[in-house]
Amino acid sequence: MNNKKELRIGLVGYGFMGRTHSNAYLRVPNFFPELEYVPVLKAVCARNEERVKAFADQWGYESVETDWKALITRKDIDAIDICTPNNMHAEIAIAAAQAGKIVLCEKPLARTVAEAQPMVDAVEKAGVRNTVWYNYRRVPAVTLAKQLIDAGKLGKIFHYRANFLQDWTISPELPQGGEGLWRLDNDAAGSGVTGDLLAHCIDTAMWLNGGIKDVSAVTETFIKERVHTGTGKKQKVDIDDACIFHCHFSNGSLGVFESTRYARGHKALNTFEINGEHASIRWDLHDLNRLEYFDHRDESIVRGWRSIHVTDADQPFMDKWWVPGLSIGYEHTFVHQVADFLISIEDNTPCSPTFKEAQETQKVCEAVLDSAKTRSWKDTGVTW
Ligand code: SOE
Repeated sequence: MNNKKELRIGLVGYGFMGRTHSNAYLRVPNFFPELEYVPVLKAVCARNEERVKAFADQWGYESVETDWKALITRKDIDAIDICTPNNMHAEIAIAAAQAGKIVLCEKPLARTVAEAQPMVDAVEKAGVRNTVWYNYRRVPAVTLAKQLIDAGKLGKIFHYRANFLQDWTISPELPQGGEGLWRLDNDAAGSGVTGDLLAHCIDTAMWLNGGIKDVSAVTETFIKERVHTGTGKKQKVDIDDACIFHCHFSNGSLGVFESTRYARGHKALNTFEINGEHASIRWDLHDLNRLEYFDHRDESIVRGWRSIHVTDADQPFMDKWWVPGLSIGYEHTFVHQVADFLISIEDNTPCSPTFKEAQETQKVCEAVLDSAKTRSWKDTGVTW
């Protein structure tokens, strides 16, 4: 492959995330041709041999495995990419790090802070490169928000507001457990919307606005029992169906976050708004190419919210795609994450969020769940 270096990928799991990651590995060389490294789809691993073979054919993986332990011992694999349900992240990540593999892990890093700790220790002890797929940071409009905040355009920040609203679990007939639906099974997922959806909002929020110091939360489980796919019986539901929390950031600003899977009409309404002393910004995943910006310093007669279509070549990532004015989408965020990961290998720098950084998000999630349970404010333990 010319003078390129290969990053040989072993993917574990072939669900929705397995597809987003595979697509990203395939697209990166086309749109980031300057990179020294090229991902090679060496192997995909899952228990069902027939289905994993079909997935390998569809996406162009060279081989398949049905046991992840076999995958991590393979000498022809450089990086293990974990796309399994959350309860398997720790065991696979730790073993992969101990085998000297690079580890990429789907979010959230783990189910609890305690489960995440040995994962962080393992990658650090082995000195292996690692990252967690919090893809929304790499929406160009969100990256532009980061640049505006870091450049001081907003001034002192007072408020951070975020939502992640969905409506796909309203039916009581939906079982818990099984493909996709493991997200409703607390043993597999670790929590409900807090770990699945708010984790995205928290990752983005702390990246944009710094650490979250303490939280006060309420959660609700609207449907108390569902059939479990594993046992075939009706069982108690232990996940949070909805969660609302407010918080203090360490920069003195106040945050308010809401997530639910019971907001009829909303499929993935992931939004944030940030209000600073000079300017405000807001973003909405359903219109992901736009960043809205209000600057109080504008001449008063034309002052108002600007709707910035983030598609110009001098805006983040957009020189890689089409021509100004043409949109990109959800899948591109994963392509950007792979590109940044490959750059981090070239530059020998960490690729954010690392396991250690993702553990900070885990700390906030855990404090949120704890606060809701005990009906009290909780310190997150995040100290920056
Ligand atoms: C849940 O429905 C889900 O697929 C999450 O698991 C993803 O992380 C989120 O990006 C979209 O919603």
